[in-house]
Amino acid sequence: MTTATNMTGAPGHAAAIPSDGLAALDPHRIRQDFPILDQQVNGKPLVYLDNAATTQKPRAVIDAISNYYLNNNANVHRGVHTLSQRATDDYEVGREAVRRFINAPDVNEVIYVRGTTEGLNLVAHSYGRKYFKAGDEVIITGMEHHSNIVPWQILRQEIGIRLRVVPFNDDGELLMDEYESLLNDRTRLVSVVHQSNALGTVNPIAAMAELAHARGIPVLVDAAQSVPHMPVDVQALGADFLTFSGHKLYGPTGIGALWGRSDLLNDMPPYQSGGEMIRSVTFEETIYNTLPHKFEAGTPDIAGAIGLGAAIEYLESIGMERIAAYEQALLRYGTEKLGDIEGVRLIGTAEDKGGILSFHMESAHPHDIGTILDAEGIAVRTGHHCAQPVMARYGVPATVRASLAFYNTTDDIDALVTAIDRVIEVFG
Ligand code: C6P
Repeated sequence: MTTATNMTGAPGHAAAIPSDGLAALDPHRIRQDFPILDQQVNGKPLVYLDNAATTQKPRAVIDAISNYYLNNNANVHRGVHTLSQRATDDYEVGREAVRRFINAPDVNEVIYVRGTTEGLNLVAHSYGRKYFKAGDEVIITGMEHHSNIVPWQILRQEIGIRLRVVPFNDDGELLMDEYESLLNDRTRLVSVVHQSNALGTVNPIAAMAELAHARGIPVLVDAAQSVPHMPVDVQALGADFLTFSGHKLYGPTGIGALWGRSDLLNDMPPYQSGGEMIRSVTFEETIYNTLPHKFEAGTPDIAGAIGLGAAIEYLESIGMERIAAYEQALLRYGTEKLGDIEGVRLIGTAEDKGGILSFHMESAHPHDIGTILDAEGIAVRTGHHCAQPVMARYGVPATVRASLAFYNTTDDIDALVTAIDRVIEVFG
């Protein structure tokens, strides 16, 4: 289904990844798969560096979605007619692609959700409401996205749980001793971001899970920013739940996945209820459907799931290790270039880090910087990135965030540097 290009020109053939990461793939060939990138913005070639907010979509994804609407549109799991069967088959192909992509043991453990936010809420409201009681503790970190803070605060209000927060150092690395000392007999869940959207830090999930599991505590991983940029294996990580969004993974908006261990999911109550999640209904009693349907009430985002499957197939045809090697090299290049600019303070300098270049300048407000960059055709995100506690930790109201994808080039970084020079000309 996919038409991905790679260095070998042969999709699926994993040639050795060169030690110079920038040679791991040819971004110029990759860019041909992303029609949106070939345009001018404000009279300048578009430089899209807002990939942590959402990534662009390859033609393979756009084609898969339009093929569904052009040829196969029907509801899933509901009809014996041919279109419904085709739609159901393609929808389930997407689920199997997710399973394969994160190396989940069983496809029925993969639940389609709207995105990471819904995945986190599902666990909080289903698992949390069933198992947590007053005084129980949930451990998160100081670098969580709001979507991994607020659901637990709602449970704090409703049930009286305690939220414990693992701090991090100035580089943006978790203090593992503090984490270890927070784990105790009242801890019911560790819910942690894999890669921070504001700092880029990649957290040591496997080590954290090992410590949690030694006390029988399950671990929920927010993988919104990691699955698009590195190989992620739920079994190697030791995760018990893991969730991500399709739209950051070169797939469509409105779709994502929650994976969970089947023994945990089987014992959890439904999160939403209605059609599809039932086996039988009478006015006296409802018997719930099996996994994954128990958690997929109502008509799902069928086109989204098909698009997500196509995005995963596309990424597989290039190889996540190749993508990670390239993006790491691009990150090193960008870190060096931005580090050389006087007045630019990089926020997030962890040793283990993904392609996020978050920075602050005393001389100019991030929104003014963003406006000047936009005039140069450069798309970055400015603001608190839905991680206000991170901004508070560094004493800044907001940052400018350039976030990388494998279709970005060193030319994109150079354009960013030139535009920052322009900011310095204007604001000093
Ligand atoms: N971060 C960003 O610009 P949704 O909105 O459900 O697809 O993803 C929420 C989410 C959860 N966790 C992390 C680590 C995230 O980065 C995000 C989304 C975007 O950084 C939009 S705020």
